[in-house]
Amino acid sequence: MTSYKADKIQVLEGLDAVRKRPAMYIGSTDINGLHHLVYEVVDNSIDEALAGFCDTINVTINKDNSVEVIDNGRGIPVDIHPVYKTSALEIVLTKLHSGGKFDNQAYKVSGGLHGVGISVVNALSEYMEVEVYRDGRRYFQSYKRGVPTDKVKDIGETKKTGTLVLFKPDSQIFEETEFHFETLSKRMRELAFLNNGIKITLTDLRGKGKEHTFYYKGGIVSFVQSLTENRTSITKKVIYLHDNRSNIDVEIALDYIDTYTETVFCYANNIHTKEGGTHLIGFKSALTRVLNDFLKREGYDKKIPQLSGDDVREGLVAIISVKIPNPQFEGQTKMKLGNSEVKGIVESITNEHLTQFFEENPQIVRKILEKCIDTARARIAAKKARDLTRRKNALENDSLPGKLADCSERDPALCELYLVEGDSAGGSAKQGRDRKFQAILPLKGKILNVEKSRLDKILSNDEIKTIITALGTGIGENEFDITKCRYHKIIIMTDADVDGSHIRTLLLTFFFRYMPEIIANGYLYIAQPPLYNIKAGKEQYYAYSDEERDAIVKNLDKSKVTIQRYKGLGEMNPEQLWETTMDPEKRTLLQVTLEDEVEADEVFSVLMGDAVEPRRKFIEENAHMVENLDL
Ligand code: 0RA
Repeated sequence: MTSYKADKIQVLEGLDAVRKRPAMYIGSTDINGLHHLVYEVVDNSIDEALAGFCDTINVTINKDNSVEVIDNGRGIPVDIHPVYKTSALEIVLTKLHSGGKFDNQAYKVSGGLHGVGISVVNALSEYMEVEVYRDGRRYFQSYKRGVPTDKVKDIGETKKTGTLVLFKPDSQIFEETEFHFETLSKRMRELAFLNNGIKITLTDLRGKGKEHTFYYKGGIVSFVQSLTENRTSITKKVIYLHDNRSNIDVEIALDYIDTYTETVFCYANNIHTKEGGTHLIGFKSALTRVLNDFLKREGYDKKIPQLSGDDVREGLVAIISVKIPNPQFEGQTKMKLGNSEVKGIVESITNEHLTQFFEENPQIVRKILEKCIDTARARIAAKKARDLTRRKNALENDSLPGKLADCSERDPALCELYLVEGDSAGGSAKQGRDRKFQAILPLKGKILNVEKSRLDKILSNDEIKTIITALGTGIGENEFDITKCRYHKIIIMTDADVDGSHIRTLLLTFFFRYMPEIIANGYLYIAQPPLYNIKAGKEQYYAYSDEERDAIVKNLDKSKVTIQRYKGLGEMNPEQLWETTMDPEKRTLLQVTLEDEVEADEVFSVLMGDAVEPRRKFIEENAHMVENLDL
């Protein structure tokens, strides 16, 4: 057992710097920074669990938005440091320590992104209280804005071990101080998946009160199961690979389902590396190689070409989780794992373990291969179709779709493309627009549900083809090019009825699955047409919600009012459409973001997939959120 000695402490600094520039330590002082405080404290407990000393973490949001985190680990050491003559506990809570040797053991595993330590949370809290249960005693210390109010005190006996941290974020620092239960809940669930055997309970004492307990014996296998819950598995069971080399721990869980999309989430030290990195690259290349090896070994038809990376990842659902010393996070959002040594290790672990698994389960590898071969054939067919279209386009002088009413501006940053439901609304939009920078593309009826089709079929759909041509980006792994995008605002404008919201969801699904970069770059928007037209004599008002309608009507109390409920965009004349929905001076646009990719994936696969029962259940449970989708 590694035993902590207070003299391991190295470079120490006070907390003034943290209060002066909080964003440097926790990313921001908005709601994200606020939640980060909780993650920081919980990460310390997770580390204690990963070291093998803790299996239960309870997080409570109190009525006053203070948060309490209790674990049953060893407890933060309290012995007196020979040089500083202070309790180790006080040093952990009041000093910034570089080198990281102090509050972690072999290496700090969780929270690698900011991983700044509890002292930062203390510095940014109006108050904090810590209790340590250790060596049969209870110790206590409290702080105000990072400064101890007294020495560490022995306050009696106890039989348990562990640490309790209670803190209330400082409203002088944070723009918002109310925690979002759902956000914390999502992260606790994710942590419970990624660190199997840890039981995390989240309790909300505000309002009516809520409690969730997350405990997954299966770890990332359970994670994959949760992602495939409503789908048909091809392998019938989740494949799990686990090994450890050069202090790098690699865990992979994977399954194949009967869809055409790919769902791979990767993590490094419990951080969701959204931009991928060396672990993902290593995994992908091993997967392609192993499946091609088995394709040869199993003696499939020689006409089957080499399987491409896309071929072997169609229908794949996988979680890759690595735990490494000194993670390097790179990329635009620091969400890409950079450690070069990781690639080879993940690659060889995947190679060896997956090969072994397939040797032991030949019927499973055959099922996967059959799916891959299907995909490869479709890919080749799609390529032929695409080449044909391109040649045809070349003949037709690369023409833009005839239905597109383009704008005259040529700088994409200033150009907007309205995707409009139906020809009649499309007509109004064409007349009402500012043709300098607004282009209109009317869409006829429903576009294809991409969740249920493969790229070749998607590419044969006329509505989708016109969208892709109008955007100018191309599509598919090697073709899509965001820099060719002809509009930096792509605005979905549909009717405020059931069909309209269905079309909107179909379009969102298409962009999410095939052009996520468009969303990531902030190019995708949803127009907000008014729901009501309210007339009172010569005055006329527009209301964008029922509340707004009621407020307007109330104000017009005395006069005779007529209320028109707009069912479709077509009911507005071009001037009205411009005035209410398209005029940049007056309109409101909702920007589409990719806030939580894991959740978005779940939402789209449940809403657009083919299992009826989970969809019904999901809609019931999330009625408020799906309201506007009206599926
Ligand atoms: C420093 C050293 C040791 C444990 C911890 C810190 C520790 C910190 C936190 C924060 C929340 N829960 C925690 N649990 C433990 C090692 C102690 C030893 O060697 O006995």
